[in-house]
Amino acid sequence: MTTEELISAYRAAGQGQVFAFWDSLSPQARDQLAAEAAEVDLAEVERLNRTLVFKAGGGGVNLDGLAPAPYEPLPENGGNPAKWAEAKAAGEAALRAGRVAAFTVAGGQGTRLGYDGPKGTFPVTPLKKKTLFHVFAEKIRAAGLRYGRPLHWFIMTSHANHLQTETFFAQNHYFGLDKNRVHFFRQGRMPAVDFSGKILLETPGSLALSPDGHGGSLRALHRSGALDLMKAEGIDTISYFQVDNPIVRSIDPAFIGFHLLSRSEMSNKMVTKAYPEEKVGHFCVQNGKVIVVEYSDMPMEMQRETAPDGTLRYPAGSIAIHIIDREFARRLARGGEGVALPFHRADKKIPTIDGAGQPVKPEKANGVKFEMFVFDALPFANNSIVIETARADDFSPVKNAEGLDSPQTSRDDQMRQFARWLKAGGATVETDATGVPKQLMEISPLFGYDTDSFVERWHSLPIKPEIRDGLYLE
Ligand code: UD2
Repeated sequence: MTTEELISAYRAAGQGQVFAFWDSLSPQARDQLAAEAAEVDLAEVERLNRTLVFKAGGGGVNLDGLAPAPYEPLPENGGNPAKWAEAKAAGEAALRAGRVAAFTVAGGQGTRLGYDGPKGTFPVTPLKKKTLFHVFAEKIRAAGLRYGRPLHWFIMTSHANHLQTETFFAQNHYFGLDKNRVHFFRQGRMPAVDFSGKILLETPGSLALSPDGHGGSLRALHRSGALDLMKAEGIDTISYFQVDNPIVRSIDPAFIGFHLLSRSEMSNKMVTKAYPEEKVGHFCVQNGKVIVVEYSDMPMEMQRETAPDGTLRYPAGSIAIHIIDREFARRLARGGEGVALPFHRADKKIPTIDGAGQPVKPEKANGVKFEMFVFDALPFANNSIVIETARADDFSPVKNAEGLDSPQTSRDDQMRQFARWLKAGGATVETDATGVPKQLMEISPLFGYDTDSFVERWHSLPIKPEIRDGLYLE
């Protein structure tokens, strides 16, 4: 399409304001604006305006016939130990066969944390102040060593943080991983619109574009060629996790095994909600399919509803850890009749410009951003399953600068985990009443990444190190 045709298409779609400053732009700025404008699917924007922006309560979630999703409980909570052992063995076999890749979504803007930089470069560990990416890299390296097959790691970035992320890995020598097995690709972008559906400009020569949500990861995996690369490498199983959770079991053989043995196309981990208002999605069943209803979409009285035994009726919190079948991702990414992730509407303060091209920093929401959520793929998945995981061993995200889910709570949770492992190995560790050790300590995932691997390694040490302030095991 020529630039003239592009501008006409925008005018025809009622979006001519995008080119309001065209005559005053330098040739270079025109090229940039034209390139951004060409990225936008105008028909999609028109549809989203109609279905989400102009419709009162647009994007509301259908709660008809909702029931709590069943899940596979942990052995310590009544699950069948033989079944868990069988799943673990199946997952380990898949890892030894090189069928599994790690996948981190790291395209978010990290606004709540107030950290300026890719979130994965945020330091999180208690003693060595390793960054999130460093911790994941060690976990992935450890799994590769344990199963004799180094894993591929796919990292989804955004336009805003892609180069910084790549540079960070290069400067840190990929944290000991083979750089040919670490793959970065950008997620897609969506334009923001004002409440009358007009695409907003951020400057006279650029659109207000933002990442298309972690649901954009399926399209991005496909478009970037990552799925083809996986196929060529014999990888059919994708271990998906978010960038903000340092204690995640990035590679969990039992989870992988349950997924494979159930022939599930997309599998999920749950924790019991810590309190009714906890900001996690809820695993539910609707029309016979497992789905996630986000905390913001479930009325508070439902979130607080209890079962006859006094426990929450919807206890299964989604912690955004999934196993995804490669070809399922491709099917969703390709789309087609009735197979597409829906967009969600988020009303936001979107920096823009006024009629004279001067910057405007809005005090209240002035427009709408569109995002896809990866869990919206679940209703399309066959045989989707939910398994329970121990919160203390899988989930302690860093989301806010202070308070709940902050660097402090996450450091404490990491330290509690190290103390539990040491105690399981027979060491004496002094802790406070909540289990945080009195001494500052850290255990690298290369030494141990769960109780079993830690204890095995600990017992193999001929001389045990003293439990003291500054203890570091690698
Ligand atoms: C998410 C889940 C919530 C719960 C919680 C657990 C949603 C809507 N909610 O809440 O149910 O599971 O996590 O921690 O997902 N990201 C991208 N690109 C984007 C947007 C996000 O890569 O365009 C990544 C981001 O880098 C992060 C993850 O997705 O790794 C989560 O994003 P978030 O912080 O917006 O999710 P949150 O905390 O609202």
